[in-house]
Amino acid sequence: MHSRSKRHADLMKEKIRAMQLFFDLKESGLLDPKTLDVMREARCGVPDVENFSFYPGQPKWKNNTITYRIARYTPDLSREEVENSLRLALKIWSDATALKFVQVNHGMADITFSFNSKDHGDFFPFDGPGGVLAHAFEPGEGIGGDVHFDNDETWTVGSGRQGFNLFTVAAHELGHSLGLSHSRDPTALMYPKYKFINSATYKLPRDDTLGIQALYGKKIIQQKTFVIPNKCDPDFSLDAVTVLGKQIIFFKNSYMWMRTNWKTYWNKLREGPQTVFLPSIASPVDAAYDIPAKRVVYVFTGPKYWVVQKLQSKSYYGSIYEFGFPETVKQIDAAVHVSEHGKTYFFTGDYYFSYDEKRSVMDPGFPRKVNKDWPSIVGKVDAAFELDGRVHLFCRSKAFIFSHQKRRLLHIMNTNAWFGC
Ligand code: 0D3
Ligand code: ZN
Ligand code: CA
Ligand code: ZN
Repeated sequence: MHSRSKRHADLMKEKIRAMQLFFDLKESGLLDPKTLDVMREARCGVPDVENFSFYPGQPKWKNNTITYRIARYTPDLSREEVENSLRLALKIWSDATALKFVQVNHGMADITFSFNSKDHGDFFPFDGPGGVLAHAFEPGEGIGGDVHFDNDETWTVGSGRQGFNLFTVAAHELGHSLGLSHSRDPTALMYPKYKFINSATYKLPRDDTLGIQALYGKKIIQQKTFVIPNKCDPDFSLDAVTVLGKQIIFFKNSYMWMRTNWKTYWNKLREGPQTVFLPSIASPVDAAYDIPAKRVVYVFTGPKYWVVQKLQSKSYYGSIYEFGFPETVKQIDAAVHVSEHGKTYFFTGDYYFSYDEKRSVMDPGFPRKVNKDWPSIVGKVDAAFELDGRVHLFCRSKAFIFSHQKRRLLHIMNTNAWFGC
């Protein structure tokens, strides 16, 4: 009896020592705090008391470019399915932070993915079907960052009740690989229990975003190396035009030009990338209009609109659907406010809407065909603005100037006539 339990204790000590050797810990053969930490971490233990949480010592990758390799595949899925699922799972994290993932096919990688069952050489044997689905190691050398999937599970790319979705499990495990421990926020990806998520529509929850950004910082919006549009090109077209104070602002491909509307300053043309003058608005502008009485400009980018009160300061945004657009409208091509009527006209495709600014509602009977009410306009309107009682509609390289009272076409000029070309 005595010798049996001694033998058991020796065996146990030997196992602990082997594990300590494996994890570069002091080989005491005892379950000291550091050893217990390692065991807890890799086992995906109990949820923490915080929401998002880190591993002790906040381990993280030093380099923002992280390599990964797929060492062993599963028979449940094709290679392509595995690679796609993992790529999408990596993208969830690289979209939220300044991290970049690069796949390598041989040699050492920071993160090695593999499918294993039962004992697989890391002292954390899998448990057969159900239970633990996978585990991952915190950032570090060697096994650090590696992701092991339990090959006794049925891996899928769908949402079916049978099996587990690989993208979902990989996305969660990668959180561990990057340094996040479990969260107790049930809506978090790092919540310890599996729940299917759809890669096509999934957005990293707030809790996980805060956690990962605390480690690696926010994603820097890539300064695209863009070409300054050639304003004197005979085919020059605009994206949007508006007035702000005494200036007329022209938008094209995230670049803008400003000129004062006083004829005496005709030649004063200021210009620069949109980010300089409108730091909040990174996307190219689709449409813009101003309400002089309110001293505000509304700027439209896709399904968002921004409220701009001053250049070079923060802008606020909302959804275009607040204006009452039907869901079929995904973006606005051009917008112009006619102060005299208190109406704003929104152009989208072949149609336009009339919005009553005083009552904050769309006027009934709209949308209407643009060419029904605005003679000579063919195709879509790129940009629009009002100046001195005249509505200017820009269509490709031409600007059509209307007297808005009679909707009468007064004259046509070149779009870039404003730039002194
Ligand atoms: C695990 O196996 C996690 C993996 C996980 C957790 C949340 C989302 C995706 C993957 C180990 S790090 N959790 C167990 C689990 O959810 C508790 N098993 C499946 C089940 O109980 N149905
Ligand atoms: Zn986990
Ligand atoms: Ca299992
Ligand atoms: Zn393992």
